[in-house]
Amino acid sequence: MSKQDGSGRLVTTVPTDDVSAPILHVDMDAFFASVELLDRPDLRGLPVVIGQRSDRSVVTAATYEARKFGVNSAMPMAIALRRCPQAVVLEPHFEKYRYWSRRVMSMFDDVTPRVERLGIDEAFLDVSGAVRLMGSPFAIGTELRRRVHAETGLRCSVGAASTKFVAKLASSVAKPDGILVVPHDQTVAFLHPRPISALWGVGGKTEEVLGNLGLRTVGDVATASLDTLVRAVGPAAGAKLQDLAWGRDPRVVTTGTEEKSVGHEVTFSTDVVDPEVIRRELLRLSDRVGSRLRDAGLSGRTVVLKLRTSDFTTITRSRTLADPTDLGRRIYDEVRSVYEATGKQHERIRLVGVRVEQLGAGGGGGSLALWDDDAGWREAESTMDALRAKFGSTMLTPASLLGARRRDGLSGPDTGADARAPRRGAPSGEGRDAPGPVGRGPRRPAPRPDHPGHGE
Ligand code: TTP
Ligand code: MG
Ligand code: MG
Repeated sequence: MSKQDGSGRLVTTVPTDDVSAPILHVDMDAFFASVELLDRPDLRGLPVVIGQRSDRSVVTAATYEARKFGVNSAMPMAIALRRCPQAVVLEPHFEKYRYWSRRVMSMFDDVTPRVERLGIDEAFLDVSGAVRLMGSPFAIGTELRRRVHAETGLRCSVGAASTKFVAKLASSVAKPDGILVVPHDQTVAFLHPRPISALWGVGGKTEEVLGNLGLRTVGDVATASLDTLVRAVGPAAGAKLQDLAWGRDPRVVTTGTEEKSVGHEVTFSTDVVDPEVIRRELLRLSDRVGSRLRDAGLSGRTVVLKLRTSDFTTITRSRTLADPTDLGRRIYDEVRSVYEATGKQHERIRLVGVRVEQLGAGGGGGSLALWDDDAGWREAESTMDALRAKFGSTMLTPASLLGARRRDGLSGPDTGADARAPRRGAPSGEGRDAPGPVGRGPRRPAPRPDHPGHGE
């Protein structure tokens, strides 16, 4: 993807009546940071970073002024402060972000009922039915941007295209504070000069594999022989990649009112202060959630960590993946990084939970999955599923848990069912959870049976 500092910015400035680009992708600019600046107007124009000022924490969000120094979300705070020592670091306030998210999402709902929320700060809108009353996609996007700013003080960027993939790419190119319309007949010209990382789902290793074949741009992928792509990345992914490179993306905007979640959580019989124990529990819970997802043929896009400290304060933190997953390993990678970002490694923890939301068809080949970088893990975890089915769930555990079980005295299969509860309207804020059962047992922390997440 681009550098995300606005350096390759491209926007539509001349009004266009084009109606061949009715799918809008709207994404708030530097969302968490911009919300913080609503209360700190004195910091406008300065490099501001959201996160904890600790060596182990990561950057949650950064203003565009900070990004010019090479600071980005998910970067270790230590590196960010090395690159930009003058950055102002502000602590996050998730309740505020949820509040402003609801405010802007309700403005999206005023445009069309066809809104697909993608995370806390972005959504797809299919405005094809709104065009007659409200004007072209350009006019609708421009008015929406004006209204969001007038009523919240926050800025957003809009991409308009004939497919979701191109609309999302267009909004990222229009950032910050812009709108870019890519009419259907200009899709290929827009896509082909871009680096292959612009293809949804291509990053890291995949980029390297394709790069080694001399493929640098989306156009290179479009014109490569399908055989070459298939040899490099497998048949399903090869064909998908080439489709995307030609702007072919059959996914429609879905309203997702039937959202559900799958989760597991555990209450320790004695509070845990060792972050290594927490990490191992997160791995175990992630593994369980992945296994449940695969059993149900589902995969999910948002990974949620829940922590409850000894004083019964409960926090939930989520992260949205580019592509849905049903793999314990992938869930763990995210949840672990979210955990590191909480800065709560030295607090007394009584409960941890892992949940996956925004569920859709699973198997990594679901309608949303464009790419499977995880073929190796998938194979390993599917093998574990089969063996578990045959021998029971106590038989198989990720290797890094085995030593832990011996050391901590953790044992026994999970008895809890997974949580599948409607997501909307359920409380998810800090400190809102009812206290769970407490037990004073062995000196070593032993998990109680998992509880369902009860839709929070
Ligand atoms: P993004 O929309 O990816 O980023 P952004 O809004 O900060 O910046 P922009 O869209 O202009 O590029 O994410 C929305 C918010 O989600 C972001 O402000 C902070 C949060 N977030 C995380 O907590 N962890 C992450 O890894 C990312 C990427 C974002
Ligand atoms: Mg954003
Ligand atoms: Mg976003």
